[in-house]
Amino acid sequence: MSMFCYQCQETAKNGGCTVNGVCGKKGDTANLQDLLIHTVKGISYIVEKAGTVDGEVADYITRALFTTVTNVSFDDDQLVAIIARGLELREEIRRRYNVNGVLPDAATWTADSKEKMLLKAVSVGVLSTENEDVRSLRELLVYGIKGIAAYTDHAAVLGFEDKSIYRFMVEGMASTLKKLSVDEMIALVLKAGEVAVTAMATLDKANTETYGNPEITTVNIGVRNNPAILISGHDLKDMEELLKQTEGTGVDVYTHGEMLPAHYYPAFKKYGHFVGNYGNAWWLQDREFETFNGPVVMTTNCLVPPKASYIDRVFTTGNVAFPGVKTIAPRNKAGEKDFSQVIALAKTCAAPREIETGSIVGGFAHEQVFALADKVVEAVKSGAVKKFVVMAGCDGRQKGRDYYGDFAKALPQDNIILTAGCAKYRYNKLDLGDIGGIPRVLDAGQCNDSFSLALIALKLKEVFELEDINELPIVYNIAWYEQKAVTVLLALLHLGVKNIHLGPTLPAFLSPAVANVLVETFGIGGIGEVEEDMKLMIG
Ligand code: FSO
Ligand code: SF4
Repeated sequence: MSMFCYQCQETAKNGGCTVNGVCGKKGDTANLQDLLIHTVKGISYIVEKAGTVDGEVADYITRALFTTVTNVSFDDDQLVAIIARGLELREEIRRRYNVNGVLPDAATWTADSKEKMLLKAVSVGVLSTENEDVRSLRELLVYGIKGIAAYTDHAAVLGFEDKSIYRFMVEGMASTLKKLSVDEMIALVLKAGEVAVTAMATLDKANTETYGNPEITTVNIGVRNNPAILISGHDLKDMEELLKQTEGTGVDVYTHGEMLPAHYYPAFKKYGHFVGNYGNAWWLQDREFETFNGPVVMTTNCLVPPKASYIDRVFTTGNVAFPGVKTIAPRNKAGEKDFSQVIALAKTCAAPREIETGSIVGGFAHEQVFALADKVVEAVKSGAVKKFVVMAGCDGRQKGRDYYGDFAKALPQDNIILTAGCAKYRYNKLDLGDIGGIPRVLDAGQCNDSFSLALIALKLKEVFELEDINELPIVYNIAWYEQKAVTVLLALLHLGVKNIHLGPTLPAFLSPAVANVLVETFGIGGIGEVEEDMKLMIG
């Protein structure tokens, strides 16, 4: 075994990646990510003792955690540099706040070269916690915090913060170095759900106050005849700056994967060269980046290791990194990122090859749905709409995910799908029609916008004057892939949602005992065959 990672849904044999990652992450990279997590735990321990989380530490912890999310970093040198900076920062805080006494290894270890870091890394991974239930609860907490970090980083880029989130990240990461009772560990996992709601609300505020509330939008999925840039990932600030810098250059801009919902924001509608969405979910990028012909900007996960045929056209930015792929430097405080090299390359490339034509409709985030509330409530009261089916989450390459397209097709005509995240690509191009003008697939946006779905549920609860969110005619059939989905799940549990179905497989990091707690307390279940699940969930 040269590594161990089981943080995502595609982990080998639904047990763990032990040689290389199914995602393409090499053993050394996985081990350096383990060491980075160890480093963040040590910093958190010191910071907790110091009693204060200053801006630089908060930023460091947030970005370091985001870097270890699935499909963000494949770059050992980047990870080594982040770890080295973490060790410096840890010592600075220790000295400044005079933190002494007996400290855990995570707060004292040190290494001054990549080789020494790799040697150290093999002793601090996930399996260094021997008890499988303790390991399971710790990892569930860490993955929940990784997702919180991703949302928090996005909000911070736009200048929106809630300091309580940083305090919890520190508390949670430091807690994994302590001997806690099972009840204490479960309490922290549940608190992660509460903080996840705060993080998602902060990001929602950041996005909507900066770019306006998403509106119903028809997005073109065909192409024009100009050279173009494809932008993917979730970072809206990168989106904004790229649109500004490409204006008037003769270069078009298209979204891919999770950037599709950028089209729904009023602030981006004014750009005539913002043409449409090209392709599908992240895992199809090795085919779709090829046929796109122009440069591609990856702003966040999910990056798939680029093929030699197009690697020269890929640019990463933010926390994303892959060896041999060009990086767009971070923006300095006052300035913007400089996309000029991407634009220059685009001008030398052929226009995208058409892979489909037509359009898709989205933009059903909370304010837009509230604006339609009367219509929606009337449709429920009249019986025209019987159920809402939340099918948010992630897509992935496993065959078992065909289930979600089949499930969408098999739903009765009086059911409406509420979605967010890249899971939507399994059914957003099917002709599922509408109910009295309300489309049967309501896309709220990115996985980052799952908060909208919670607000919509809470609004319906209020309108129908219900005591309990679980009395609503809503079922949850959620697809997960990476750690942000874990965060969304914990947020839903915090909001009191019960009986969530999670697929295509239950997380490998849940030990039988921990899975049992989730089943008994929250009624969480897996998925089966479409026909049986239809009876079970829809009736
Ligand atoms: Fe998908 Fe990837 Fe948005 Fe995730 S692109 S899978 S939950 O990283 O982020 O939905
Ligand atoms: Fe395996 Fe997923 Fe970890 Fe990649 S992120 S190494 S696929 S478990």
